[in-house]
Parts: sequence; C-alpha cells; structure tokens
Amino acid sequence: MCWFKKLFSSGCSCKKSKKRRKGSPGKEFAEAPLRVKWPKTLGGQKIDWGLKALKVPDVWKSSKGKGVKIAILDTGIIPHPDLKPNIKGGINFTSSNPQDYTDRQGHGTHVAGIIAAADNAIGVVGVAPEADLYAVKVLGDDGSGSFEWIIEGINWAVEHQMDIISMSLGSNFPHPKLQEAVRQAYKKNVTIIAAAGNDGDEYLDDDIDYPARYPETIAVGSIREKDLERSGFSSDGAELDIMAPGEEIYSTYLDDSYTILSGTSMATPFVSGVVALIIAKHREYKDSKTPVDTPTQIREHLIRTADDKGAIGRDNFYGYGIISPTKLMQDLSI
Ligand SMILES: [Ca+2]
Ligand SMILES: [Ca+2]
Ligand SMILES: [Ca+2]
Repeated sequence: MCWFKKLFSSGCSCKKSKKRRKGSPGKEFAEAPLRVKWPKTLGGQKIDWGLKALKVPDVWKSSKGKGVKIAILDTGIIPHPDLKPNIKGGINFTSSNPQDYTDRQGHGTHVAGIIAAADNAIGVVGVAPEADLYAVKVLGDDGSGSFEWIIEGINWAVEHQMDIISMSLGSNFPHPKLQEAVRQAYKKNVTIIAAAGNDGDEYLDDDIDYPARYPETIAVGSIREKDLERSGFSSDGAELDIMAPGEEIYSTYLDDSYTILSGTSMATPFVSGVVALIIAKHREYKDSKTPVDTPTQIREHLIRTADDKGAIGRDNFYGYGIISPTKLMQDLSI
C-alpha cells in the first residue's frame, strides 16, 4: 500500500515506515519498484517510450553493446525467452546454493530487460540488446538484502572483470565496508551505476540513497514520459548525477511475461545500457577522440553530453540533466 500512496501523494506518511523497514537488522537494502500492473500481451516487439523519447534506436547502427559485461546486482534473473540469449552467468549470495540465481521476485528480471532484452520478434528490446548479462543475486526472494551480500556481489563483479555494475537498490544508511568495496571496484576500472532512490520530495534536503551517494558511483534519477520532467518519487540531492526514463517502464517479468514498473530502479539500468553502448563502440573504434577507458572518463562523458533540465546548470533535482545517447555517440565519433 505504501508504494501506491507514495507515487501519487507527496504528503504520505509511508516514508517513515519504509525507512524502518530498510533499517531492520540484516536486511538493510531493498529494491524499489513502485507499481505493478498486470502483464499485457502484445504482438511483435515493443520499443518502450524511454527508448523512443531518447532516440536509442538511432544509435544502434553504431553499437548494440556487444560483448560488454554487466553485473546486475538484484533479485536474480529468470531465463526469460527475451533475455536468455544474453544471460552469460551468475551467482547467488542470498542462500547456500550459489548456482541458484533465478529470480522469484521479478525486480531483477525487469531490470535485466531494460538493459538487454533481445532484439527479436517478441516482447521488448533493451537499450543494449547485445550486452552480456550476469545475474548477481544479492537481494532475496522478498526483495531485500544485507550489506554483506551486496559487498560480496561487488567483489564478485570485480573478480570476474565486469565492465559495469548496475545496482537498482539502495539504503538510507552508509556502511564503511560497502564504501570500501565500491572504491575497490572503481579502482579496478568497473563503472558503477546506482539508483538515486525513491524518497524524492520538493525540498532541498538530500534524499539520495547509498551506494548512489558515494562519489565513485553514477547516481541515477527518474523522469516521466509526459514532459520528461522528474518523477515525483525520484530522490534529489547534491550527489544526483543524471536522469533517465524510470516511470511506467514496460519490461520482462516472471513467468516469461512482461509488466510495467516505476522507480529509479528502472532508470538505473537505462543508464547501464547506454554506458554499455559507448564502451562497445569505443572498443571497436580505438581511435575515438573521446576516450572512455575509465569510470571517471565515462562519468565525465555522460554528464558533459547530458541535456540540461530544470534550473540552469547542475541542480539537485536533475543532476547534470537527462542522458543523451545520441550526443554521447556523436561525441565518440572518430
Ligand atoms: Ca525482444
Ligand atoms: Ca529533498
Ligand atoms: Ca539543470
């Protein structure tokens, strides 16, 4: 009930209860979808509004993210027919069976489709439909997880030489060991993209979750379809970097179905997908004038080409602005 209220009303008291839930011992992290509608059945393949609004299909001629490795730290991923070609491996840190990285909650499968649902005749298509997905299950079947599991997931991603860690999760609380894991991943050249959180309001207090709050991560907020304005739920604050479509996003779901979810959880994989596109393109055209060899370069490139929105220049409600896949790619040209 809380999520429903929160989406539509700014004066909801549910925020407190959410923080309490997130702060319960041992289960500090929670995934954060805001709304579930029943799956729709569609003929053919749908290109969702976010891809259309930001002209992602225009850049597929130069990159589809081929060969870029993305660790999705989430509830796991099911072998959905629209994802299976791109799932290359995974691990489960939430139970005693490390090989059981399937998803029984739905959140991770939805996130996976936003990054890399296959470009075929069915369902949806992801931002980087040829990227390699790794299901790193750090959230249990109830959708929450511990700091320890997240840290193990980050370390696994580093050991397995992932290019990107995509984290549609967050906590209101900092954790020194988590920060250290994030720092180590950053030093090892892994680009870390994290959800800003769904605690947004109209005030200048800072609502950004951890690990998005850490300087080594790219903190992603959500925009809506209607006017590309910030979603009311999207957390605001000084550490916010960039905005992407995150409201009413249609993607892969449990039982080989599709559904619509909202949250910065949905905006984060959009950015992860775009980063996969630029990494793949850069690897192909080694002489590109804009290097994206390090997380620092990738972040600088993202924020330099973002479309400013809201107050002029960087602001706490839009960060540096809305991600621009077309400008990113043009800027990378030889
Ligand atoms: Ca598809
Ligand atoms: Ca605020
Ligand atoms: Ca601005």
